[in-house]
Amino acid sequence: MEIAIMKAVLEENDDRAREIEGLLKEKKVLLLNLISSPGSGKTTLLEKTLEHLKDKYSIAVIEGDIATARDAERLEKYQIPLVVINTDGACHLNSMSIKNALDKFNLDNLDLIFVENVGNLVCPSEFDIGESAKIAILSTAEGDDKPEKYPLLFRESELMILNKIDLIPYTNFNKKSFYKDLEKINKDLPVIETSCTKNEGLTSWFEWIGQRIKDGGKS
Ligand SMILES: Nc1nc2c(ncn2[C@@H]2O[C@H](COP(=O)(O)OP(=O)(O)O)[C@@H](O)[C@H]2O)c(=O)[nH]1
Ligand SMILES: [Mg+2]
Repeated sequence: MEIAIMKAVLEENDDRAREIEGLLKEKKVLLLNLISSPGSGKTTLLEKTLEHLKDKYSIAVIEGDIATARDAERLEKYQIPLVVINTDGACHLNSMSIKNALDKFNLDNLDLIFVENVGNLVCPSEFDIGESAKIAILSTAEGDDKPEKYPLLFRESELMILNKIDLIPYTNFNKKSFYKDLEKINKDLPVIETSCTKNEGLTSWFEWIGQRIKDGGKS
């Protein structure tokens, strides 16, 4: 019985995700799904990105959180279209709630939508939200063993941000074993090393976004 219910939930999720995918293609809007554990730097990366790109592109953000609008409050100063989804305990966003959030935006005027998924290294990877790409973020303080322990996210993502590289001297993060493990899981996954607090590596991230918009965005 439980299996049947789960199957139905996933099927409905996938149907809605295909609708979103079609809509985004038609409107030439890029939707980037940011996935990581709590605290690895998703909101900080968004702050830096909005600071740098908000005048160049038309950007909106969907903030997914179990409770509160605290991350959205951090982004309010950029005066961009912003929707908060409180999942009320659920550990991931689903495509039904993303569709409702998209209805609040004018897609004809947008180039790019960021989704900050609920902080969790497991569940958000299992729910397709019709995104253009999943972006995995891992911070060095979480340990170099995480790709091997939570492989799905690193298999499904099109880009990985390795954040908090400024903390490497204070941790036992071993870059060599990190890259060795990652190669076993997804050898084609590009990695950008960043420090959001020290403004390192962010130019490569902005260029990656620019290239994706060039490839599939509004001309
Ligand atoms: N040292 C260091 N701290 C960072 C970096 N990026 C974010 N932080 C800090 O990590 C904490 C969690 O960041 P936040 O963006 O809220 O993470 P989120 O939960 O993934 O959205 C905050 O105190 C940030 O200031 C970084 O590159 N280096
Ligand atoms: Mg956050």
